[in-house]
Amino acid sequence: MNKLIVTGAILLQLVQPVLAQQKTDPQEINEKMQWFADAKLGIFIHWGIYAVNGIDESWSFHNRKISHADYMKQLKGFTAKNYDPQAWADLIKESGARYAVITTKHHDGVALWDTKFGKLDVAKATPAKRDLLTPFFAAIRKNGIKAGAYYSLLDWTNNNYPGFLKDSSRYDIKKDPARWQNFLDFNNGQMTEIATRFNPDLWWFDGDWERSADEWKATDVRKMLLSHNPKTIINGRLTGYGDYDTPEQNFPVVRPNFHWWELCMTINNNWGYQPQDTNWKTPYEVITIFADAISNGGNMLLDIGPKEDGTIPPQQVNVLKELGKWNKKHEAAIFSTIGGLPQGHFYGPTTMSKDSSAIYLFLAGKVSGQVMIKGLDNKIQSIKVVGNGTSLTHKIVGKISWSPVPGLVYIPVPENVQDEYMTVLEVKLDKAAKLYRGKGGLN
Ligand code: H79
Repeated sequence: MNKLIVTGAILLQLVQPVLAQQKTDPQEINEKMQWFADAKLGIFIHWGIYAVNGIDESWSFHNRKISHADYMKQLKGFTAKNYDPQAWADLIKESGARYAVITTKHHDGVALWDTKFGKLDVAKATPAKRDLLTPFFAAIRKNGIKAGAYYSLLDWTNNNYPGFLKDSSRYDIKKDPARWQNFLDFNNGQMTEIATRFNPDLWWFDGDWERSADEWKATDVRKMLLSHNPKTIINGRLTGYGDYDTPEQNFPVVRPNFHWWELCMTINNNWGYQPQDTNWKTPYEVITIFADAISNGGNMLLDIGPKEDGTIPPQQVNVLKELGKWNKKHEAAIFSTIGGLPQGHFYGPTTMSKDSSAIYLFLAGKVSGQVMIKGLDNKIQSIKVVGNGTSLTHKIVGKISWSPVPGLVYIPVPENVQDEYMTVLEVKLDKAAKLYRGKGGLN
């Protein structure tokens, strides 16, 4: 084989899982991660008492924008009175998402279920007066969607947790290890409740950065969660003892070199409901960001922030519905695909079928004229507009008979086949993609 030609299968092998502490058998972990790799889109839900005033979740008191006492007064205003978990699950289904992750407890320590550990939960301390998670997990699963639990390891309200306000500490855990152990027992108790009652398909930890893996006893936490459900997936924020990486609000430019990753992102500028924040991402922006994530082999976890009463603001509903329309039309190019061509072959996002014999080209904006693929050393069997079925022609340009360098593939895209957001083309190849990655000429 010419060393400058690589096949799709080889490209895949070059991607290394890098979450360093992973000791699981690679075959086993691949099987466990399969649904996540195929899922592509998740919906993140930040729901908590911070929606009452519409202020930053937990950070507002931590950063001294509001006193802790005033922050906690929001407990009295959290009603969940129009909460319709089935409507939430139906909207999430309509968005095309294959998984959903809900805040069971944020850094403020307010649990969304009736925990036996401590007094701070929505059943005991708010007018909502009930466990809000059981009906959520049930509705999500009824709709065939995987259900994940966000859980903040740190808890700035708990008196046995050292951190509280910015630049302050309650105590030094080295001087009082028993008090720290007390906190760990509390966390373990809550996590065991979540594991037993909701059996999450995925654990989304947050707030690990304040303590080390040793202090969190991260290996024990991992072991404990897997003993409840060996198939549960854990995000990387268990101080590295998770299964996948989680860039937050920051878009990778080069393809991340970890095997599984997920971009979590707000729908405006904030995680929770904040009425003054009207900086909504448009459906076009969300769709193009999503295409970019899956092109680079990742998922997107798109956040929504319901109001305290459980209603989802109409702008959020609109984005999820528009995204859902586009997902439905382009399903074949998105779900159960793998990351696409390495950069340089096509100026735009791409994905591939698992055997890499089909390449999907995502065309941002309105295209007028031709798009082009470089370095593709295959015969093209057909080109179709996804979700529309129109066949397109192509022309090979600049192929030199004696050279191993493939010609350029030019594809004219008529205006009348174009999607309102992002048109997708399916390029079917004779066999697995073979890519020329050289510098031109013979070397
Ligand atoms: O729940 C949402 C946010 O509230 C929470 N994660 C999402 C999903 C979150 N927000 N910020 N962060 C997590 C990370 C915060 C990082 C920082 Fe820092 C805190 C930057 C500066 C202070 C950690 C500590 C990094 C440097 C110091």
